Amino acid sequence: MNSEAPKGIAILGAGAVGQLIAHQLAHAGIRPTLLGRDYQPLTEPFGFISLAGEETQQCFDGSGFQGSGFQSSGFQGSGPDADGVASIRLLIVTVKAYQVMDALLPLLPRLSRDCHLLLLHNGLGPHEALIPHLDGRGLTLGTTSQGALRLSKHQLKQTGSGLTQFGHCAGPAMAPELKAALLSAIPGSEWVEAILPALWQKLAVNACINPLTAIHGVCNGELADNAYQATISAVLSELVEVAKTQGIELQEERLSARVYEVIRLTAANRSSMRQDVDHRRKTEIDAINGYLVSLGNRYRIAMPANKALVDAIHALEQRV
Ligand code: KPL
Repeated sequence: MNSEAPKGIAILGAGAVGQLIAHQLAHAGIRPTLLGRDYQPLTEPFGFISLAGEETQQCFDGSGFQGSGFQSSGFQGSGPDADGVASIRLLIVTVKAYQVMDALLPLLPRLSRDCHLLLLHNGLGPHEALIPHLDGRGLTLGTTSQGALRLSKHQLKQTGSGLTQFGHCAGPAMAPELKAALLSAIPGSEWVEAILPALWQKLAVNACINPLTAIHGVCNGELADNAYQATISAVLSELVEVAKTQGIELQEERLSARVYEVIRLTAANRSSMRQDVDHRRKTEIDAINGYLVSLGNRYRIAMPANKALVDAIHALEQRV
């Protein structure tokens, strides 16, 4: 490990995004710890196929954390910080939006007061529930459009490059060396002063593409067909109205241009929600269109187009 590389970076959530960020940090000489469901470091090797087709294997068991609580031999110990959780300085949370609070509530009391949290998931909402529990810790939010596919549990293939944005949300700011480490390790990443407008733009993309591709069983590119235009336009105009209640001013034409650009750039993709529906997994609909509908209910703004998509996805989730 690069002796200048910051220590104490852990990732909670070993799905596609968590593994991708772990590989990108490791390639930059930073050895993150990838935590499993039981908050223990995952010790098995993880394979990665880069965009250039290069294959590598990495262990994310924190063995780069010499001198900290994260030592291979210390995982099963019985001391107060036997598993090294208290030595985490940056916890990158890459679980799905609906898992954030369940995953973090038991862990928060064990994290140091100096530990900074970074949430990286599709959709919006979990940060609002988390902020009252931070207890003086800092919170950064992020979004990524990098594409990655899990070929198996421990084998990831990067399928597309894309923009990754981070920005401060609450409490103390992220330490400059941690920020610099993230930005240098993740290709196409940037720090933005106002993260919420950036997250709303990503929400607009996901609110159109994800449910429509899942309901109609199509790849992203097929949404360029005129048949979907009226729904996309109605979803966006409701989103622009409800965003105003949060002090977020968006322009519908710009959002629409962005949605169609993503449809074109990711034409061959099966959206994450389509994959969830195909594999009969719970989807992120409640943090995407469902978040918009809940704001609409709170502020008495009619959201029929988004509500219809939420209902259709819930019906698909109910299939046995
Ligand atoms: O973020 C995505 C997703 O599938 O969740 C898009 C941008 C729609 C790419 O598929």
